[in-house]
Amino acid sequence: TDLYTSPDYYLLDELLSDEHKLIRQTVRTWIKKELSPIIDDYAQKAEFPTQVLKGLAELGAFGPTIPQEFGGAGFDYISYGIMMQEIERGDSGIRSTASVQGSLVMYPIFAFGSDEQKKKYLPQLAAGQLMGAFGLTEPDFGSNPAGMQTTIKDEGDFVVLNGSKMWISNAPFADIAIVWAKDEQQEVKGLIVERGMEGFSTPETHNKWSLRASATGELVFTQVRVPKGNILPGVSGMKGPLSCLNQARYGIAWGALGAAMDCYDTALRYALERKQFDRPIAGFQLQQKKLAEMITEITKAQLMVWRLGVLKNENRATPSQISMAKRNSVETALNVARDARQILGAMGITGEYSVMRHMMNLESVVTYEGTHDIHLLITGQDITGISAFT
Ligand code: TGC
Ligand code: FAD
Repeated sequence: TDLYTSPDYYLLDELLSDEHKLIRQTVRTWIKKELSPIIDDYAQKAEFPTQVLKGLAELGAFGPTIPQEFGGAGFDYISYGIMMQEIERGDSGIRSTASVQGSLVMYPIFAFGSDEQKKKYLPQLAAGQLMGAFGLTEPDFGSNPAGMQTTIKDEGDFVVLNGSKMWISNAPFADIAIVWAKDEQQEVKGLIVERGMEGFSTPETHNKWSLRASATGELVFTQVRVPKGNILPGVSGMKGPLSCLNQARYGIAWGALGAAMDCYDTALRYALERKQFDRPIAGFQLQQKKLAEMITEITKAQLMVWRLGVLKNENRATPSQISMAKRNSVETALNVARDARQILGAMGITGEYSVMRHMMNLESVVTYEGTHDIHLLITGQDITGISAFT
């Protein structure tokens, strides 16, 4: 078959269970069959391929770790990571949709929602019948979401929501949005806002050079009356949205390595086939250096995310450990993508190969879910005990 195999220089497969390997093979086969043939076209025309939603839901990609009683797949965290790796091997934008749905929409409803909210939304979200978005970032508050200006005001059975969110994945087509807003006591609350509520609109963001196959938009709220029953009762304060980010960042730590693996695999094959000066370019020392560094960095990062997965399964992974892995995996993937693109020469800039698309996508991945700099400062704070933020 022309399915690639994972780079596995340190025999990490021996650390995976049969179930993990089965999940990997299932997602890999599906991506190769359903996504790979169409993704370049959708990225070129800057459209999200909505036809993949049903298949992603059937794979269990929406809420992989949510228990089955709520429609989730009930998988462990290594399985979740492997799924994100294989999806992002296809495209970071498609992995984004899965991350948002599972970690940023289903997770907060599961962790902080009422029984009624869980029953009402989770099974439909898991099945992809309802799609969600996560609104934290605002035009003036990106890295510092605690400064958010979106507000809710108490009005009896309702709260009145005003403000706006920007750079929101899935916003243009989402049926519901988890929105974080400050109440009159300046406490951050999470709300489930539904499409169709009066005063709520989701204009699309155009002209992106990155994550082109993902739909990005704004969430705009003008006097939106949201029933109090749509407030997530189980949390208040910044730890609400930030704990959702832990879930998503964990998935990205695995996912970005999928993009890196695809770039490495593509570059290695190309270098072996492409001849210049009468020999495969893979025989030139400068190309070997690039390939050797790629596999080394991928291997280091694989070990890191695998260990993080074990800690996550034991409920021992700290937010700072997750943050380090997100930053490291994405930086690794970006470096691999940039080197792979050079190995492909002029072919590397075309849509014939996935490499430049991955490279451009990763510029979003290194920015969202906490920028590279913010993650450095999270580690800095953790090891010194001193916050560089304030
Ligand atoms: P700080 O004062 O340190 O803490 C406030 C409260 O939050 C708690 N906390 C956390 N809880 C759970 N998980 C974490 N990672 C947490 N980090 C902090 C903390 O214990 C405290 O709780 P309490 O009970 O004492 O009140 O927080 P801060 O406001 O100074 O923020 C620190 C900082 C800069 C690290 C944080 O704001 C941050 O991470 N900024 C980056 C913003 C970001 O990542 N935005 C992402 C938006 S969503 C997105 O990009 C989706 S992309 C689509 C896709 O995923 O594919
Ligand atoms: P800023 O915070 O303005 O940062 C600009 C630069 O300043 C960065 O280099 C940053 O590292 C640096 N910087 C900031 N503060 C410091 C500091 N204290 N020390 C040193 N350097 C600093 N958000 C959502 O809520 N939901 C989504 O679904 C979502 N999807 C996204 C999809 C895409 C394609 C993109 C690009 C973004 C998405 N985001 C989403 C927003 C994303 O989380 C933010 O872009 C990110 O948090 C950074 O915020 P910012 O863009 O405002 O940059």
